Amino acid sequence: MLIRTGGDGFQHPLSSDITPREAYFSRRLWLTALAASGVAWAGREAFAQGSARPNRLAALPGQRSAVDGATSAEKLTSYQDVTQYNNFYEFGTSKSDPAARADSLKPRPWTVQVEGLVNKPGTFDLDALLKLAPMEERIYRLRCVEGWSMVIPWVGYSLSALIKRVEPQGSAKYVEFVTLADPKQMPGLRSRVLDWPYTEGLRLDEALHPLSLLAFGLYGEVLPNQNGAPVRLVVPWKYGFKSAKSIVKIRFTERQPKTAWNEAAPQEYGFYSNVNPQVAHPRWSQASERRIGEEGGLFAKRRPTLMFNGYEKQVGQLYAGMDLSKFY
Ligand SMILES: Nc1nc2c(c(=O)[nH]1)N[C@H]1C(S)=C(S)[C@@H](COP(=O)(O)O)O[C@H]1N2
Ligand SMILES: [Mo]
Repeated sequence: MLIRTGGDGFQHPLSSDITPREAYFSRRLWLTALAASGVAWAGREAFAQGSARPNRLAALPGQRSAVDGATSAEKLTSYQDVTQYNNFYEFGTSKSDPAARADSLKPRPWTVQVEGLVNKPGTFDLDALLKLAPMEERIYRLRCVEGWSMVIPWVGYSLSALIKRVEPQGSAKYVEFVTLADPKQMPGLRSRVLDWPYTEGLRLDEALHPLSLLAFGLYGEVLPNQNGAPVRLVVPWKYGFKSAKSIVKIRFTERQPKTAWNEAAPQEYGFYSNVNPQVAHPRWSQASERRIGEEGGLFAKRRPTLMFNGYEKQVGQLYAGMDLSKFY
């Protein structure tokens, strides 16, 4: 879906077709324009780091986030890698399936139903959600439980904005996320690899943490289907599978909700799933990771995985006193 010919018949180049030299000059032009206008933070990082390219999806700018931990000096993973190397089992289990098959997902019209222990339950139309809070650009590391990672410039706002809007009741302790499960749009549902719909959950205080992001875009544009259009969760200190894609329902509960991966393999995937280099997956170590885009064949260097994916300063307090080898 990404190598789409525009209505003008122009074949937009892939980011991999753009030479470092071109990227460098685009960057200079862009930075000059930025300095002159004094506006538009969105996309600056994208242009600054070699992914200069014409927009292919609708622009979704975000202002620079003031949330602690939401900006990063790390090199961004290319748009190409972010959108072609995905896990979205509703479209198949191979990394290339989502980009190849997610064209059948219809991200509009779209609604998200909010229910359970809240004073103001209701169904939010996508357009209402887009207007609920100002869009911010958040550069987060994403660490997959499989041992690879990326650095992605998301666009969205803190999930807490939506949560506050619906007014959780005192008895609400957890938030469950239910994602789309429509066999007409999602060929992967034929496989029984997970018990559909894909569900996830957070403790309410985790969901209210400012880093927990309701994301609508990346690289200054709306989310590509394969990245969870039109709205998904991004929880940067947890393994990637907690960041549920294509959400259709959010439910506030008193009891800890079931989650798809925990149901499938409880000894491998706990409810918390905080990134933790000291707690190995039963079948492999979690001590290090491979940064996508940095592969060097035999000489590929792995990076040490950081506690809470490097967000310990921001989120460590949430787990004070908990035995993290028990609550993995
Ligand atoms: N609905 C749904 N959400 C999902 C998944 C999935 O299979 N289905 N995969 C998860 C996993 S394992 C990861 S690593 C991230 C990947 O997000 P990305 O493709 O945008 O990088 O999405 C998560 N969210
Ligand atoms: Mo993952």
